[in-house]
Amino acid sequence: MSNMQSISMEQPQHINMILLGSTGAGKSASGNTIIGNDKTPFEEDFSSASVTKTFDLAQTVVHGQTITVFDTVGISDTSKKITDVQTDIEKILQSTQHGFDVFLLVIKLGQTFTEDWKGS
Ligand SMILES: Nc1nc2c(ncn2[C@@H]2O[C@H](COP(=O)(O)OP(=O)(O)OP(=O)(O)O)[C@@H](O)[C@H]2O)c(=O)[nH]1
Ligand SMILES: [Mg+2]
Repeated sequence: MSNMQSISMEQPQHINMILLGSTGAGKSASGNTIIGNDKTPFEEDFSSASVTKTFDLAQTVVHGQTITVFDTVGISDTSKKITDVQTDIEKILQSTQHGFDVFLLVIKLGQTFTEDWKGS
């Protein structure tokens, strides 16, 4: 058996992916692109308050692997305390038995890094 075959046999059948990033960074738009097939399960819009209020999830199947995409509330939502946002994200992380395989940090093109990114 070649190395390629043994790697592909070890691939999980199910991949959990979580999208993280600032409000309006494009998490939901990225999630819709990943789900593909002209589907747009995640609501996307530009707003200083999070469009995605807590979280949403959607699934797609690629080459026999089920990919579940979890879209989250923005980490710089102007209407929410950062500690509440952290709690929301922790709940999502603990909500699956399988855990998460992919953590995707979505950053808007041209966005500068500010003091916020150092955390408190
Ligand atoms: N032109 C362009 N617009 C984008 C892109 N990504 C996101 N947008 C637009 O930017 C706005 C915000 O995108 P969302 O995907 O709703 O952002 P979000 O990170 O989910 O925002 P919240 O749910 O509010 O945290 C929407 O109007 C999108 O259509 C991109 O790559 N190119
Ligand atoms: Mg969103």
